[in-house]
Amino acid sequence: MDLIKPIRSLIDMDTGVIENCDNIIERRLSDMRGMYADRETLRRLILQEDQVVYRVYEVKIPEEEGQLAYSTTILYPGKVGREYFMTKGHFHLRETAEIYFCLSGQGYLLTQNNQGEVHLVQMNSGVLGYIPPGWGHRTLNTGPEEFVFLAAYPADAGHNYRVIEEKGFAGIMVEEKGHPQLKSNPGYKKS
Ligand code: M6P
Ligand code: ZN
Repeated sequence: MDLIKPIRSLIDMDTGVIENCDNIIERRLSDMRGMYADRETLRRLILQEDQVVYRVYEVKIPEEEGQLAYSTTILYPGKVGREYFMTKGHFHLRETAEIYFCLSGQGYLLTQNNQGEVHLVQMNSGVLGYIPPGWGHRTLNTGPEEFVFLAAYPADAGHNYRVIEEKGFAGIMVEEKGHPQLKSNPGYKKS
């Protein structure tokens, strides 16, 4: 294992920005193709303005057993049709857990296991969502402000995006009469 030195990370609780982070991942609407039920609206929005949906601030930790990786995610408010802005979502390559701790804003942690069972965790500042091994996870911003959370997970967990890209999530979150509602995804492909 790499012998690295202890690290001090200063995180702005409102904006989620990690001072001196090593990497910023930016995902735009064009990175979310195929992930929203309303494909036509997504196409139109991308042509109008390919907005940033979320940013991830990462501190570089060796991807080795025993190390703990952490990052913040800033998910912007917005919708594609009736569906809220969300992260791509992923399973881990190794069956490992993860925690999401909400720093500001409001949203949901949407999780799904290999049987297609869906579980929702409502998130606002101070809520910690625990994702057990084997559950795919995605977050959604259902509020008017930025939804900001800190994630921590085994550094060798690995990201598997393929399952969700190919099959989608069994559940989608849509706005109905001004409130978020979990609906079954008409485009979900059961295995
Ligand atoms: C959290 C962590 C990261 C993840 C990020 C964005 O910060 O789970 O590992 O990359 O959210 O989610 P996604 O990778 O699904 O786009
Ligand atoms: Zn993860």
